[in-house]
Amino acid sequence: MQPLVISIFAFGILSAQVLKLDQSPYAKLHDVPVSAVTMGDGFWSERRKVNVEKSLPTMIQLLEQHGIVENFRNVASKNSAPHNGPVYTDSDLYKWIEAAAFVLQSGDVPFLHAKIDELTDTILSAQEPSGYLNTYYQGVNASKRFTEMYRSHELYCLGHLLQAAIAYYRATGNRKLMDGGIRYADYLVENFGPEKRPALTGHPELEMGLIELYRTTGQRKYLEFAGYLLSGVERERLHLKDSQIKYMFSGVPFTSRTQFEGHAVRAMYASCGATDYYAETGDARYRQTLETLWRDMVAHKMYITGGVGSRSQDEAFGNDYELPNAQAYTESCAAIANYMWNWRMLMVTGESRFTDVMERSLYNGTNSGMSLDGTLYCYRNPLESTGEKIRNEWYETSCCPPNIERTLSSLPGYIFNTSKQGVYVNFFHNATMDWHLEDGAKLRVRQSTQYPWNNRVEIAVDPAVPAEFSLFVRIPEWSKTTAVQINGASQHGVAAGAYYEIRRRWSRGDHVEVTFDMQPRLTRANTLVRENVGRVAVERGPLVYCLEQTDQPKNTRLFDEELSAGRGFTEEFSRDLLGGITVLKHNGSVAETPLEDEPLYAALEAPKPRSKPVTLTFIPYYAWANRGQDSMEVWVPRQ
Ligand code: FUB
Ligand code: ZN
Repeated sequence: MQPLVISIFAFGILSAQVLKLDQSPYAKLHDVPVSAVTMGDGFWSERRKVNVEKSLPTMIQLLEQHGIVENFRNVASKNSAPHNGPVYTDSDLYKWIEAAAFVLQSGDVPFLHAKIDELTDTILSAQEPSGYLNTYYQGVNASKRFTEMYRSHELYCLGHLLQAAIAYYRATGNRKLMDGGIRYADYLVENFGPEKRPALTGHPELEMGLIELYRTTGQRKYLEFAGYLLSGVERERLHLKDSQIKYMFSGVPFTSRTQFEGHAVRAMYASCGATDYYAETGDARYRQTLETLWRDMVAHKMYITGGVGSRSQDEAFGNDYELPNAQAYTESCAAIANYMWNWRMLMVTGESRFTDVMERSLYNGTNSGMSLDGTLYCYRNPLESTGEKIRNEWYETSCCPPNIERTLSSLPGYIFNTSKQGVYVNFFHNATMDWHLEDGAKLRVRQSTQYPWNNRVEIAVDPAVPAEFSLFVRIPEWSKTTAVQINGASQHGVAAGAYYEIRRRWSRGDHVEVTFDMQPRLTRANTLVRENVGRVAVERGPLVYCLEQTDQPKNTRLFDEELSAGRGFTEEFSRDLLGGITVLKHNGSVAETPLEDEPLYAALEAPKPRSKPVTLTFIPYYAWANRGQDSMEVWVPRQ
């Protein structure tokens, strides 16, 4: 294990944002660089520490062991070794590089820095003089190059290469990998397009990569090529079938989409790319389509955990209200993609409904994807389980682990934003932003909080010189009554589900105190989600809770239990449990004899099985399956 060495950010490249939106005409909000935000102790810092010390080092070892790096060496040495892993494995290495590069944006870690440099050389040694680079299609499959774009992932892998290379360039100023990505992108732009050969993102992703490359280089051809991919004009030239178009979420104009369908990650990444495209062009058809899709998702297709994609068949969205619990597919990548998409929607609108979805996904359906020790991952994130093995260190399709890793390592870049009006506080965590207003005036904003365990957040606002601007504090939609004080004076008109704007002349020493309503709450689903009829979910703040068998009274079985009526929870912070969590307890009941002893069907008038009172213990959903394989349930029957 390499020692963790975080030093002061040493590279001098201070504009290392997640997205570079400062010149994007239709972005209302702008990213604050990852390097400008220092995260203090707390919920996410624990996860981020594990990410750097355990997850990234073990994942690169596994990528090596499974031949994913070897693929590049094999191509470079022109040996005839078969390709290791599925068609898209190059992207898993690129995503690991992106994750490591975001770590470097917060400070140097020599091991990661050196590893990326080494991998850059290995990757580029496989690149052809034309710029083409995809290890699957450079060996025995070379003759199939660009002939099966609906499945080939050639463009998808380039998208991940660009994102990784840009993140590393922004961390270090080293553009070697990015120049390799540019060579491949230029090859595409020169050879493909309406008057040239037809191109298709069989797995959308490159759209995002190209638009970030446009933002980084200023070269409009990359934006235009992304627009061409989103325009989906090649259906006929590529002889695409309806089923492929549905599955890929590409191949027809993005603006013709009216609902989410098909492969969830593809659909979400396409929506990310389309939002990026809107941020640059302001094309109203995109804005309209994105709104329609967002409403479709939150009204019909999103799990309470922020996960999406109900079906294992095709890793796809289901029909409206098709949100099974045990069978839920909810791939980690889909929850992450949902988070990424809503980030982009926030940037172009400034509306907190998008940040609310991000928070839901981040704390629950994304966070569940990695074990607390950082070495085991969920591919699926079901909401009910009878204890099947859900966490593994490696998957043949290993897209999710580095996706979670890049999310954690880029987190400082999501906490704050700026706009022409001032500063946005999106997420709550001990964190200090040393940045500036959009007019260039230097500013420090410092949050102190134990969120999500505690409901209070103090925000110290320290402009270098007194200045008038707005501080926009997100009031989550779940916090129905929120108290805000400015320098001790209570404020009025604080509404849930909105950014609370505090416009004033700020001076050094000013501070805001926000107290959220973090009472545990019971949530019901629309009764069209038939599986959840008669059930409730327990939430507290941003966290969704669940029952895990091991916490329940001895000799009782989770699936024999019901929650009693009433709202009386007791809360207890348990420092030694699951890394430190707030445990919730509630009265419940359990069948006196196992429900299996009951007949399958009985007359409605027949006496119900006898039950006895028990105390049910809830833990945060993200923390389940960290103490071995166990039964778990999010939606609990209620008397
Ligand atoms: O196809 C590449 C990745 O593998 C997708 O994003 C995941 O859903 C998995 O299928
Ligand atoms: Zn995945």
